[in-house]
Amino acid sequence: MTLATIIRGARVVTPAGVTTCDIGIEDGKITALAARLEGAGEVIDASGLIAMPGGIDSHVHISQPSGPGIEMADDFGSATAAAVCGGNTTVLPFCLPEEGQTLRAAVAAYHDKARGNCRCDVSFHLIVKQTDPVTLGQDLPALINAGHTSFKVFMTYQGLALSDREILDVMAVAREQGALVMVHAENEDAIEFLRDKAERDGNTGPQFHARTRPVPVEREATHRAISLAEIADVPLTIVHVSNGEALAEIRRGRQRGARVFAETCPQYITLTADDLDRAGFEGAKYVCSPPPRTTDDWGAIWAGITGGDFELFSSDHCPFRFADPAGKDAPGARNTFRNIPNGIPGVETRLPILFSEGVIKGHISLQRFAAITATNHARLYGLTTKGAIMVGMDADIVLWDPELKRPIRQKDLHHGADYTPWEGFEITGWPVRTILRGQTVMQDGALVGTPRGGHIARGAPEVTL
Ligand code: DUC
Ligand code: ZN
Ligand code: ZN
Repeated sequence: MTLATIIRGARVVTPAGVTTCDIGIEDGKITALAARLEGAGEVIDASGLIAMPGGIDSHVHISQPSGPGIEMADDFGSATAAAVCGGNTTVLPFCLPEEGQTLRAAVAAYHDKARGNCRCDVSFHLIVKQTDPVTLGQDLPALINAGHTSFKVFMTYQGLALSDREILDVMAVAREQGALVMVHAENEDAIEFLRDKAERDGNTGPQFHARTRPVPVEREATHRAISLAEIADVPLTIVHVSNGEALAEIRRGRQRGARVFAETCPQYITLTADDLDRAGFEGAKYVCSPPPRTTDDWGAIWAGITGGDFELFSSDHCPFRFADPAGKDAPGARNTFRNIPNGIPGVETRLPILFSEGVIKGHISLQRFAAITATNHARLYGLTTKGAIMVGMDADIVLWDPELKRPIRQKDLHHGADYTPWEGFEITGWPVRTILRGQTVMQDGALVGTPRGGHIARGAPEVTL
């Protein structure tokens, strides 16, 4: 048998263990794993490198409508360029309808924006912000049937937040159609109460973004979201968990038998609320929701990563330019934190940060790294051909050099933002080659070839991880 490609001699991270072997690739699929393979058009020497399943970032925002005059820093071209340079082969962005647009029309427009521009594969989650009979009775079932098998609901943000009753109605559709609900758990009324008070007191700088979204805001909403899911009898994912108290609610829910999955992100193990307090307007670079917390919370989140509470480690890539009135420096943003667009860039730095802080520093194994950065994302969100180095799967493989040391620098990144929150952060271990369905798309930090990513219709979520 002649193979298209052999990856020779890497330490290969598979669900069954870590082993040094060759990987055979044919027609974009992994066709063989063996001590020695021969006879290929291309042989990639990977001795000294680690072969990981291509990263799946199941929480990114790309070209998402962000309010009048505000523009996200990435389109599908730049976001997926950044993704593959950071060791990802699939990203799952959220599809948010514009004002007055139906969910179906929003998805069609999103497909148009992505088509032909993606350097990795993509698959869209939906954001459900209205619960009228057409959305819940027609659009959502049709879109789930077409492979959009997960959707996010918000408990915060005016115009996005759903009431408890509305969340239950959305959950009922998820139950009926076998889809998975993701929840942004922060209590909008509590935030509004605190925000009004802060503004009345003249506390309007970026640091008050964090102070008006304190831990109880997230803890209460996390408890309520899990309770609503228990009432509706559905599994759910709590996304971007930032602190130990919210995580404790998730643990308690699980002890009661609730099927709750948990996601955290690099910002909750590396940034703190003090970053929002940096001089001048610099703090705006760190404004995201939930906000970064304290170093004690880093400890609690790490305990969840090492102890198995978190299934998912995602970026929540939500990029805005800093020196730009269409970004962080939006009209009125210097007068009150309320007007600073929420979100930070991170799709290119998620995996190096976790590899360096987690694997190299000895907190997690290579297998746990693969599970929370790829395998669990594929299973939970129904990407049946992705997320693991196994015969029959897509040949989405990333080669890592565990000894390569280099700090994160904005000048080396490929996203559309004009800054990174991790400027100067020291990293040991970088992805040096990203292979998408058998073709190299990044080598030594440089993009290779033209965009060849596509949209993946997903199957049913696997909710028994
Ligand atoms: N929630 C997200 O998931 N991303 C960015 C902003 C937000 O509130
Ligand atoms: Zn969110
Ligand atoms: Zn997000």
